Amino acid sequence: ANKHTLVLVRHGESTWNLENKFTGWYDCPLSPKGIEEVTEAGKLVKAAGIAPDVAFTSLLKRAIRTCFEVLDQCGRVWIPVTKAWELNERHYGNLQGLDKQETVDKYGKDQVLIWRRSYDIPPPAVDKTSEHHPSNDPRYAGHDFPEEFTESLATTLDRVVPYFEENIVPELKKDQTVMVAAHGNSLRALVKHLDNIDEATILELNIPTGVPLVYELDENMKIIPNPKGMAPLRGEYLGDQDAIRARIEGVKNQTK
Ligand code: DG2
Repeated sequence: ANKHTLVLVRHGESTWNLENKFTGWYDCPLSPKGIEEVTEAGKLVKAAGIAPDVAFTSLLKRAIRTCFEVLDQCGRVWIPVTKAWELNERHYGNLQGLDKQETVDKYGKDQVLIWRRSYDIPPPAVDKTSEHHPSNDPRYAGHDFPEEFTESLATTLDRVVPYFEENIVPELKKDQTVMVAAHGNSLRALVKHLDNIDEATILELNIPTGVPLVYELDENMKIIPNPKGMAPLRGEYLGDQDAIRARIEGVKNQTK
């Protein structure tokens, strides 16, 4: 085949999405509704005739569960799945665990929007005394993270895109159909790269939970724009387009 298929999916609604808390690297599970969303996502992938050969996900259970449920619907839980911290959500620094609306009440919606969506202004950092610092979590043993740790979209992109180029592109080149189950901001970083989205436009881009986003690439790894792509994305979201728009709006309105 000379066409390559890449499916991206943000995990379904998590318990902390439901409670409207900044999550980042906190390892909360999917909510019951999130499990329904990803089961539906799996049915859509299957109905589109897409059969992932390999999958990639983060070290966080909401994405891992999403990956599993989508593959289960496709009858393909047996494929190789690689888990990598580089696909984790953007670390939300000292905001992790805070209520998004209370944070708006305290700091104002403009400041919170900067923390959520500015390209390179990170939220306040955590230090090593915080339970949210990755040095206190055994799954990150072997990696050195700065004493004062937080991530902007820009620094998230600096680990997501090299990971993609080094680990995922080679699979696509081998004609493997690839699925990536990840997070709102790690996927914003990835699509910024894939769709050449500029820094101003990426501010406005919100990724819905539990919706497969399908890219076709040509033999030179160039995206074949899908006319059904929701600009600026050139891949296609599978499912009811109005319902997807409503879900995107819901993400945006978490801090209105
Ligand atoms: C959310 C994204 O990450 O939040 O970290 O709170 O995709 O893992 O649920 P996800 C979080 P926003 O940047 O949309 O506020």
